[in-house]
Amino acid sequence: MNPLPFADWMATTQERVEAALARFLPGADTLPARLHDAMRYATLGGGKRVRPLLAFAAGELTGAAPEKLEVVACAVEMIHAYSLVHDDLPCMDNDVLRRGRPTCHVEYDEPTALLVGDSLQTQAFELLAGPLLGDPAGQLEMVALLAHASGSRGMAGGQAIDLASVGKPLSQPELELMHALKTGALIRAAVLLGALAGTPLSADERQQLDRFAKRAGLLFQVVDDILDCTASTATLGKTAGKDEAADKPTYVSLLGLDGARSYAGELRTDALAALAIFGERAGRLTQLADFICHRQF
Ligand code: GRG
Repeated sequence: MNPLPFADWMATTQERVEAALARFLPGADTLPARLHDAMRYATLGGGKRVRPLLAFAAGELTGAAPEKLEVVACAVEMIHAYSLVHDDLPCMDNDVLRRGRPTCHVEYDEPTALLVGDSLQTQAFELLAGPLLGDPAGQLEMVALLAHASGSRGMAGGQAIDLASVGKPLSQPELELMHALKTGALIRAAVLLGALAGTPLSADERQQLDRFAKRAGLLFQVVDDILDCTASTATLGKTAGKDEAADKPTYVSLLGLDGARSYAGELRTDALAALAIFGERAGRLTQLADFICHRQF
């Protein structure tokens, strides 16, 4: 069984990821220093680290070494940090607050923020493809998986649908597709990469883990939509109420608050059912699904 209480495991893993990110990112005095300082500003010292936590929890299913999990978790978090920096730019969501601090383009400037996103993205692949994992064939699979999840058929594609959907009512399947790409693809990649860092799963296990990962990604977004209209800016560390103000379709606008809450409950149940095949090995993933469902920020 998992010896540490969930809150302690989460705090320890978050600290481990923070330290690894600080090591894997170029130092703030490496030239060009302003760009590297901004990359560290955008990545370090904030965020829930949900994707790294998922990678570590999935790694427990396959006995993955923590040193390998650090690498895959940090690669995914770098992609996530890049997406937040670009998402906050004036040409996208145009926001000034992220993780309780000024957004990257406000703290530095727009061209720097653009380059921070570009550089974090390529840094993620450099890390994943580098010497630390020591398994070239496995690394190639990981690079392909993360690239697909981040690109036009994943996160960036979901963002494109999001931008095109402002002011338009979407059906639930259309909303689902947008979020499966924009938010879900990277969450799915975090889970699968964590598992890939250990011994291979059977085809059945991999299928069930994929089912869990997809449900968890959608659950994360449904809860995000709920929090956007129920939590304060101070609690979220980012501007609350933006979806409604921007006339964006959300699970709350589609299903109402109660409907969105009950849909979140259904997704949690289905996510947990997918973990049955793993028994006690899935203890952390179970706890994380609960955390994602009940989080307050
Ligand atoms: C410009 C080429 C180009 C690509 C842009 C911006 C972008 C690609 C994608 C945006 C994807 C995006 C921002 C999705 C939002 C997902 C989401 C709910 C983010 C918040 O995640 P949390 O709550 O944040 O995990 P923390 O701060 O805790 O890490």
